[in-house]
Amino acid sequence: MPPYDVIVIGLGGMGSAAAYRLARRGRRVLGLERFTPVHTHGSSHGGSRITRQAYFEDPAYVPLLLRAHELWLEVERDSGRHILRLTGGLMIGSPGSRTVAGSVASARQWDLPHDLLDAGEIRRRFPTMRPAPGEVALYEPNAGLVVPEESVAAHLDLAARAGADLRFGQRVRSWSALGDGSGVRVETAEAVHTAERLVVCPGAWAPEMLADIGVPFTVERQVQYWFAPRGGVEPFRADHHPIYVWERGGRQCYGFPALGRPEDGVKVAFFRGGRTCTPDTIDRTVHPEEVAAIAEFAGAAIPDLPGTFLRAATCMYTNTPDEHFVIGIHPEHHQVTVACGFSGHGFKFVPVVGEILADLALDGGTRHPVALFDPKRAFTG
Ligand code: PYC
Repeated sequence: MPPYDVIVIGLGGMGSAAAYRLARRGRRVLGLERFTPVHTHGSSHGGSRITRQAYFEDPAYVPLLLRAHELWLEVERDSGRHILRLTGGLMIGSPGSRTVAGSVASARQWDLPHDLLDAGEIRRRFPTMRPAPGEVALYEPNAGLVVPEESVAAHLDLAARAGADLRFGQRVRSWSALGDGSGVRVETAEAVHTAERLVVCPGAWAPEMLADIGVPFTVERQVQYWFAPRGGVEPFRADHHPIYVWERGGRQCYGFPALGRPEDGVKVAFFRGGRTCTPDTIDRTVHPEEVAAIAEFAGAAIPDLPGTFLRAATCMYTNTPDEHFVIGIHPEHHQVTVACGFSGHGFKFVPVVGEILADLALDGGTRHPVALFDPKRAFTG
């Protein structure tokens, strides 16, 4: 019998949750991560990620969001860490925009609590915001943010407490499924490990780690920016300035309330539109023209926000052509489960993805609706 039931490659957002759910079900888990716990090299840092339920991308995500919400609360309780913060959320744009129309369709289909606001109501309720005449918003009270670093730390703590063997600084050189279907082999610089099952959560390393599943991933450089607003942060606290996604002229920007000390500022970013990169070639320098572009876009909508630029951080999205996730059993190896291609909107699903990965790896199926994420679907974009 191999020494482990399941090996999990990658202990970022998704992999840490998978390791926890597998260990909690009594399995012998080995987790391998190339960096330190809670690092800034991938896609699970920056202090905040949006969570929302009226999902413009597709109403099929909503049951997963409802389950993720329950699990965030459970993970917070069990770990003692504060991860989820509901601030309410605004999806703003023209009435026909994907951001607004898609969110409204999801909210109606799933009977989610929400208000529809015209430009005057947006200004009245959220004085930091300056919608143009004709812009509207869906407001939902159950939107907010999760703190990615706290999520990873919580899941790693819980996984270790449940008996998982978590190893860091372990670069995986290769993995293979044994030809007779009886197990898997994972080679790092230091050792060769074997197990019955493998779960691969490679983040931006998907193109190299999962080249054989044939998904045309694109890794995209993203920049998160923090500004000290003109007039100070107080008007930008969560009770006046919730999370938002704002669509204008075919672009989306998104942002958060002021979360910490005044000197921490307020975070805002473009959603997508970054340069293609790889984890080895990503430009970690943020250039003045990039700061100017977000300040101009965000400042047109939220005039006091881009007061003084404080700092920026780069991260990576791993996109699929249709921007839906890839979660499922490897097309050629039933003992291998994959989770990748989260296309910049995955973090809010972390705990439910962990649950799904444990289901797939141990039972070969899941009660959760995952058809949209089939690794074998046709990728048309
Ligand atoms: O993850 O929901 C999200 C999101 C929307 C815009 C940026 N991130």
